[in-house]
Amino acid sequence: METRIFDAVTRRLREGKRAYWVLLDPDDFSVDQAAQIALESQRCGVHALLIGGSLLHSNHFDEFVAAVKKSTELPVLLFPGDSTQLSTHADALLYLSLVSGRNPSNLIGEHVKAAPLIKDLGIEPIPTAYMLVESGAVSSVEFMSNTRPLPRTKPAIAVAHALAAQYMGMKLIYLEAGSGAKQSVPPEMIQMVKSQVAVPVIVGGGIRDSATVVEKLEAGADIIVTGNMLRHENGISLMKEIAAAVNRF
Ligand code: 1GP
Repeated sequence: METRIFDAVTRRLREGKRAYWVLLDPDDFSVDQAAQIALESQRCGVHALLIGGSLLHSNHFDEFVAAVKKSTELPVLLFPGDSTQLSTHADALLYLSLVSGRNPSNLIGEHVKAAPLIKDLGIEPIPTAYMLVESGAVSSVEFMSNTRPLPRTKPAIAVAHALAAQYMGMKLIYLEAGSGAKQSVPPEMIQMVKSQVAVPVIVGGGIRDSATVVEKLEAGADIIVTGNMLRHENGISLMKEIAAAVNRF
């Protein structure tokens, strides 16, 4: 199976560096806004863009992905909430299995529906263990997937899930507090997962400033994801600050 995009987006990590990925939810921005943010992201040192959401209300998904791809040289990765969020304009997709839950649709069902289309469209799938972590409120992922998040004070449970995912061949572990989370993934959990698994660890959900980013990086996060924060008035300057913090680390 082709791993060209996976190899490209993890090259920094193999050089001992960390990465910063920015999530664009098509419900949050117009196509023009997304293109502008993509351009700014590249200028300020972001390493890849994710596109997707747990539940889409807008109907401009394909156009949105195309506009983002056209306005930047950054890798564009789909971050699909379900098997309908596919586009030929993306470079790759995170083939997410919600391993923290026990809902067969999110473990294999949506994957089966999407697989023939992924092959047809020629998008590179990157097998990713998606682990939802309790964050102080019910997240969209928790509600939409009808699953329970991992308890935030039980890092050993997170480690067992991450190891199982690695043994099943998944290439990335995504520790997710949920978009707009009140509490981001605890450093103790990141540290314990990172110390036990050999694959890169992504951390996202509720990260809105560079101090929190440094806390996650010090705990061992390989890739930081922010999304929601871009909706704020000073979103672009926050993104610049976070990119600088990750690139300095
Ligand atoms: C959500 O991890 C991402 O899936 C990003 O979360 O929107 O809270 O930054 P935020």
